[in-house]
Amino acid sequence: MTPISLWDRAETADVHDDRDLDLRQFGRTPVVIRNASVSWPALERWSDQYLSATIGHVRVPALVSDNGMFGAKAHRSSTLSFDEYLRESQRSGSATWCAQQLRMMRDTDLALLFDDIVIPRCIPRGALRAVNLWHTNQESTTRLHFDLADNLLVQIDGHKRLLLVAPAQGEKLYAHPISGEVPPHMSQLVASSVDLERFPKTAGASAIIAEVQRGDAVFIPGGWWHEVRSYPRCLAVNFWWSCDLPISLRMPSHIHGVLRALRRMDANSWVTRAMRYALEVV
Ligand SMILES: O=C(O)CCC(=O)C(=O)O
Repeated sequence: MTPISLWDRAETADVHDDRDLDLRQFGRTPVVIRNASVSWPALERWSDQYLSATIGHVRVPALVSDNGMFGAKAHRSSTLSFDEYLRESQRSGSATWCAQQLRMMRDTDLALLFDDIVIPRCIPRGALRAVNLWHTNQESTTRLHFDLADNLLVQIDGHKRLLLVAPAQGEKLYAHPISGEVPPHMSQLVASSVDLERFPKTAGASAIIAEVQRGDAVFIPGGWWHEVRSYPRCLAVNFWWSCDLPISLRMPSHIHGVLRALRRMDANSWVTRAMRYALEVV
């Protein structure tokens, strides 16, 4: 097993006032921003006790994994209150618990945490699509994937190490097929340990490394593949906003969504058969 070869560290920028953050200067390349959340009350406030008092009642998807891997079905999931999730995750010694991608938009109870964060002014007006909370109780890895949105991932507690691969290298990362269960924006690889006999094209891939500590952020342009390792207790917030991406990146996810919907319909109806035929997956 061989790790994807590492080229370089991501560029680093420093901001003294997070309201000055302007991402346009970095183009479409990932960048680590030091002190990106210095004015966020969350940095001081978000202990597990505070989260329990504020959002303990909110029901969340709690994920559990025996090997610390999340994504591509490498975990089990159940819905618990955030308090139950915290209790279970503190109690369990071996398994890794994760509450990933908890939507914090204003119409959910998690919006109670909005007073503790600052929405960066550099996100274009009207383009914000999601604000998410990410919590994990011990070392964990979110598997290699890309998103169809620009992303600012802000670290509140703990440390993350991201492996980032440019969209142009997507061919070398073996996305899941569009007709399968796992969406095609997920890779079949674990970037730190690639079986090059099974995935020979990955030998030609190279990644950028980004390390973020408490208070830092990383900008991940839409379409960039990323595998994220978090240690130890980790807490982060990310913002996704719309961006222009080539149709070649968007289309596989759209087709996958249509095929999933078709699988839930009557397989023998003429509509289902015609659509599957049109999508060339009969
Ligand atoms: O923090 C993580 O584990 C994953 C974050 C991620 O994949 C994202 O922000 O898109």
